[in-house]
Amino acid sequence: MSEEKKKADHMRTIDPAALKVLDRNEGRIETAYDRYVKMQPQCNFGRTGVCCRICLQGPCRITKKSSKGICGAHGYTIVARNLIRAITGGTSAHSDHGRHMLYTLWGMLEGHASDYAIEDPAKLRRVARRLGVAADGKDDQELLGEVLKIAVSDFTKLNTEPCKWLETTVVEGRMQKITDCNISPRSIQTTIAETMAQTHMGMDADPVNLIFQGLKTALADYMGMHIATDLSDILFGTPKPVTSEANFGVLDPEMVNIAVHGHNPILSEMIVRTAREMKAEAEAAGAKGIKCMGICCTGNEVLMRQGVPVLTNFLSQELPMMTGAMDLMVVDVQCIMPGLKAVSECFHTRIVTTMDNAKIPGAYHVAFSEEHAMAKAREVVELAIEAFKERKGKPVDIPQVKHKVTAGFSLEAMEEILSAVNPEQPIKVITDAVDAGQLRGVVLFAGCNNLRVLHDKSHTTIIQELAKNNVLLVATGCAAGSAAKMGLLNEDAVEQYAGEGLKAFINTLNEANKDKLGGKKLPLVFHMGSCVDNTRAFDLTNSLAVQWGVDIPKVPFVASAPEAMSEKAVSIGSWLVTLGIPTHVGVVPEVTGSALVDGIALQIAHDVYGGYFIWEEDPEKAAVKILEALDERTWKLKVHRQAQEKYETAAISAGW
Ligand code: NFS
Ligand code: SF4
Repeated sequence: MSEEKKKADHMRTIDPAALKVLDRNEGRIETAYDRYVKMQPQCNFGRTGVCCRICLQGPCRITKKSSKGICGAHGYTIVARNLIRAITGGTSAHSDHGRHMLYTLWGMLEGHASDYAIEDPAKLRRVARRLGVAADGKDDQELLGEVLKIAVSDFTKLNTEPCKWLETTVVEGRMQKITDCNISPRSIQTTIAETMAQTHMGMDADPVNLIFQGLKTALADYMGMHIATDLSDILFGTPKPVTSEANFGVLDPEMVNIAVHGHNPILSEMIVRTAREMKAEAEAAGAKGIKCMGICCTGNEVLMRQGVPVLTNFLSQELPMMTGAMDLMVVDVQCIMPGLKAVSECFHTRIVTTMDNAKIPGAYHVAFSEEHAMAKAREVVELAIEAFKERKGKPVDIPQVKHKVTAGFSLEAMEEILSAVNPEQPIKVITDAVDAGQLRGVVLFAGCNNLRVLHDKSHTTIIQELAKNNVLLVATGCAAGSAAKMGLLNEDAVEQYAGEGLKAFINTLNEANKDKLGGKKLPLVFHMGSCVDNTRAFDLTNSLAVQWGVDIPKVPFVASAPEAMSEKAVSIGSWLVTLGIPTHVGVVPEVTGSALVDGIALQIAHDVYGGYFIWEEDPEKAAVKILEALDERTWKLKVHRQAQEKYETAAISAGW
C-alpha cells in the first residue's frame, strides 16, 4: 500500500482542524481513526445482522450451508431480533437520561438538591397545560410535583391507558394509527422489559411481530427523550438564540481549558456555572481565566442555554488533547470513547468520570451527586487548575480553525421569530412558504459520526446541497456539531450556500426580527439542541401537521442521519419512521442479511405508517433522494387539497 493511501486511511475526516492534528501526529498516538483501519476487514455476518449470540449455543451464523440457527431460527428472525434489541439499547440510554432528570427534580422538590431551581416556570406551565394538569392556584412546586407524577407514570405504569407524553404530543391521526396498530407502550420501562423477553431464545420467531414490538419500543424511546427535553427546559431554561464559536480554535492557551463531554446537562450546567465563579483561583494559578467548551450532546446543551463554544463532535473527541492545551475533560454518560484515557496519558490532561454507571479504568472519578452538585463541580474545576499548572513549559499547538455559531433554536424560539411575521399563526409562515414554492420543505439533520464514511463529509455535503435547493434546515446532536465546526451555523453560510428561496425566507425573518435578535442574524441551519431534543424537531413537524390540518405522513419533512453510529440513532430513526417521517440513514444498518426485514424497513413501514427508511451512503445521491421525498409530499399535499376544495369535503384524503 502506498504511503499516501495509508495516510489517507488514517485521516478519514474533512474537518480541517482534525486533519491538522492527525497530520502532525503521524499515527504516533493511536486514535479511533487508526483503530478503524486496524479493525479491517470487519465481519460480514455481524455487518448484515445474521449472527445470533442470544443463547449459549451460538454464535449461529446464516450461510448458504447453514440457512438456520441451531434452534431453527431463520435469518429473518435473527436479523429482526438483533435490530429490535438495538432499538431497546437506545431506548434504555435515552430513558436513563430522562430518569436522571426526574431524580434531580424530585430531589429538588424534597429539598435534597438545593443547588438546582426551577429556571423556567413558564415552560413548567406550558408542559402542565399540555398534559392536562390544571394549574390555577397552584404554586410552581406543587405543579411540578404533579407533572413529575405523570412522568413517573409514563416511565412505569402497567395498564394500557395511553401514555401522556405520547398522547399529548402527536396529532390525533397519528395517535389513532398507533392505537390501531397496537404499538402504544404501556410505559417506557415495561416496554424495554417486554422487548428483552420477546427476543429471548425460543420466544418470538415472527419477524413482523418482532418489528412491531421494536416500533413500540421506539415510541417508548420518543417519550423518554421528550421527558428529558421538557424537564431540562424547566430546570435550566428553554433555549433562546445565542452566539458562540466552534472547532479547535476555541481552545485558548492562556486559559484553563475544560471540556464537558457526554449528555446530561445536570452535570455540565454546574461545571459551567462553577467555572465562572472560580476565575480568581485560575488567575492565581497564572491563567487568564477558565474556558469551558463542549463535546457531543452535553456540549449542545450548554451551547443552547449558555453559549458555551463547541469544541468538536463525536469522532474527533480524542484529538483536542493532542493540541497540548486541553487541561481537563469531564464526562458523564454515553458516547464517551474509552480510548480517551490512553491519549490523555501522553499529555497533562485529566480525564474525569462522574457517573456511577460510566467509569473508565485509570481515570479520575469524582462521584457526582445532585445533593452536592456545586461542591462536586468545584472539585472538578480544581483538578483542571492543577493540570493547567502542569502544562507550563510544554508545547501547545492549536489549529487556528473556528467558526461563528448562532444556536439556541428551541421550538419556542423558532415560534417567537416566526411570530414577528405572523403573530397569530407563527407556523403558518413556514407552511405558506412551502405552499408558495419558496421552500421545498423542512429537513432535520441528526445523528452521529461513523468511520465507515468520511468524518463530517456526508453531513456537510447534504446540508449544502439541500440549502441550495431551498430546504429549511434544522439540526441536532453531532450533526449539528458538524455543521457548527464546518461554519454552517451562521449568516455567512446563508450568503454562501442558500438558494434564492431559502435566502429570501431567512431575510424576511431577519428583517422582521431586527429588534428582537439584537444584531444577530439567522443561520443557514437552525440548531435545535442535543439528540434528546430531536423531540423538538418532531414537535415542529407536528405543528406543521396541525397547521396544514393533516397527519404527519403528509408533511414535507424528512430526517437524515448521514453518519449514524449509536443504538440511540437506531431507536430515533425507528420512531421517526413510526411517526410518519421518511428517514435517510447514510450508513446502512445491520439488516441487509434479511431481504424480508430490509423490505419491512423500506416498504412495509411506508404502507402502514407513512414513514420509511432510505439507506444511501453516497451523500450526493442521498440529497437527491431526500429532495424527491420532499417533493412527493408537497405534490400530494397540493393534489389532496385541490380535491378537498373541488368536492367540498371537510376532511382531506387520509391516504398517503
Ligand atoms: Ni446522539 Fe449525542 Fe453524537 Fe450520536 Fe452520540 S453524542 S445522543 S448518539 S454520537 S449524535
Ligand atoms: Fe443459535 Fe438459536 Fe441460540 Fe440464536 S437462539 S444462538 S440462532 S441456537
